[in-house]
Amino acid sequence: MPIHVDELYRRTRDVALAARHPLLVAHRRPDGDTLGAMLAFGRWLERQGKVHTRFCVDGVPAAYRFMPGADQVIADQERVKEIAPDAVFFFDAADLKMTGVEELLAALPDAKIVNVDHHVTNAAFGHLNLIVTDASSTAEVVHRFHEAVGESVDRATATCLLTGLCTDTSHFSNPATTAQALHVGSALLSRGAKLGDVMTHIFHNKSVAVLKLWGVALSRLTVNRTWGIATTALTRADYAEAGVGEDESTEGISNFLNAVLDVPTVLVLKEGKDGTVRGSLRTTGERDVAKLAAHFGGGGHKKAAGFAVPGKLVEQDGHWRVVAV
Ligand SMILES: [Mn+2]
Repeated sequence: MPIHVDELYRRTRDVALAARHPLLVAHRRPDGDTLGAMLAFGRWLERQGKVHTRFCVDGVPAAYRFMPGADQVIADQERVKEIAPDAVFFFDAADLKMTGVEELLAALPDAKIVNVDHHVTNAAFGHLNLIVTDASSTAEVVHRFHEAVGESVDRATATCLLTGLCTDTSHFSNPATTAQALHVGSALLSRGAKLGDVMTHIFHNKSVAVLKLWGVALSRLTVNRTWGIATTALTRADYAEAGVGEDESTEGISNFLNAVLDVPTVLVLKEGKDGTVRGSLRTTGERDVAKLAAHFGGGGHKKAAGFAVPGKLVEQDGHWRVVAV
């Protein structure tokens, strides 16, 4: 018999409190949701007087350092091995591959794995899987966790959770914006969440150089009307020419296009620094882009998904192809 979700929240609490030293993990190339959810959970542990470690293999990008507790996130796997956590909590990671800690986990064979997420494509890789697929964001799952265990949300927690909510709903504009998401947003504001900080740091943060790079992406849009899909691409040369080093600066292009374009599905291809091409898929239509992403070894949600394939981008007759390096 499947376990009722309320029971999953209680078990998540029990594993965290019974552990000698819990480790909290945000996924690689972190966004506001994985970090916000992890930091809010960390804040809850802190309020229980529980010593723990917060980890992200890529550290915390500058844009997210305003979140309370972000300064406590470490990226040093050796240090984590020394601490030898006996429980590992993952936030917003549909797949272990997304976390970059497979090797670290191998060094912690007895650790209990808890998987806190909202992706339908989640591989349920934990011993305990708190996967709530009707939640807009993992932040919303952590909010429900607080309700389920009867813990109030303080101001610091509220700001972290609102960051996650704003990230995954594209500031309450995309199809993840359910009545429940708005309700949680309202609850967080009444708890003192600093919406101004969230907006300043994750929305009003584009430099002229970054917007010119967005301009390159916009100028390259092509539309396949038969398939109802608009595509654009950015190469490493485009980043270099714009003088933009941070890949996160173009993270919002697919969401922006999906919000304003008169084509139901958007695919944004970007060459990464690591020799891969990343595809970001968004749709306002009926297409399940998680399935499309899964075809390329990726995953995500029905309306928002992504994948990464090795190679580089080459333009041929007005079309972009991914070719082996
Ligand atoms: Mn998420």
